[in-house]
Amino acid sequence: MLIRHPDEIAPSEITPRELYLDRRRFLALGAAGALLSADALAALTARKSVYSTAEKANSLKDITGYNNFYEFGTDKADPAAYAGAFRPRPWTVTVDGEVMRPRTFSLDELMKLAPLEERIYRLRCVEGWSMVIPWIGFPLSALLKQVQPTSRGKYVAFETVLRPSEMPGQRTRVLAWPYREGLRIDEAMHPLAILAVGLYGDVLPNQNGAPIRLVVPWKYGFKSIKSVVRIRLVETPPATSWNLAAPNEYGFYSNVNPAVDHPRWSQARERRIGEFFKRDTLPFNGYGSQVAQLYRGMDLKANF
Ligand SMILES: Nc1nc2c(c(=O)[nH]1)N[C@H]1C(S)=C(S)[C@@H](COP(=O)(O)O)O[C@H]1N2
Ligand SMILES: [Mo]
Repeated sequence: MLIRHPDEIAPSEITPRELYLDRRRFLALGAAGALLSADALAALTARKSVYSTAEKANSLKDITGYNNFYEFGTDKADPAAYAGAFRPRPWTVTVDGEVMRPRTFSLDELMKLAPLEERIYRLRCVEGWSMVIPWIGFPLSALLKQVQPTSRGKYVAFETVLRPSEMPGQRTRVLAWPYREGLRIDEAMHPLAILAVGLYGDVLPNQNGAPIRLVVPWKYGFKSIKSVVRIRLVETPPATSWNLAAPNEYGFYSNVNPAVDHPRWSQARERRIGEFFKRDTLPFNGYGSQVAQLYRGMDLKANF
């Protein structure tokens, strides 16, 4: 793919200084780095976004070392420990179902659909912890516009890759594989919903959903499905892995809501990883002024 030289980019678009340092480190890898260079360099020239929070981002160590990716095990340290053998390249994403133009996209094609942006988002896990993560990505709407959903395409269903040989968790029955998630079409078209291809100015680490994953910052973290290979437009709400596993605990919407407790614990507060004291959880994870209108007139206790 074409790589924009940093000199062609207006200073206002330029990434933070660390990204430049990172890029130099990356180039220093020379031939060893060349395998990854096309999409990695594109990621490193991402623009800043008006949608970013000004809160302090968590460390790369926390973001890559403490997380959930049940395909690699159920412990928070398992993804970092066991995702090393996963091969995220080459990669394609097939988009089909209720669309005018079904199509399979290569990773390079996906990364050229829209300018890559740095989006610093809060992520609130349903378990009660949160992080701030500097993603690199582009709006999911840019992909959906390419395939032209029909009037029957009212929901969007997502699937993670099924590859038990590289994903030890898929050799157990802890969830219904492949991992599945879903959004309503208006949620999927919202500018805050992105497909992320990197974080901290580099390509996505395997344990964070390489090479491409969804990020929906106003919903609990499990909606942000990792390592996506298939996106299907459908007429009715699609099945999701967590709803199948525990329908009384995980509904279709899963909007962050401090007023609706999980059946086994309160959702009123959260612990930001790296901090000691808990903080109040905000409705829609603090993105209410941007997304609350999507749910006007809905009973958010019934539609949890
Ligand atoms: N395929 C897949 N996607 C997944 C998960 C998973 O187990 N498998 N875990 C989810 C959960 S519970 C959270 S909190 C986020 C964590 O994302 P992060 O690793 O980028 O912090 O990924 C979500 N996406
Ligand atoms: Mo989570």
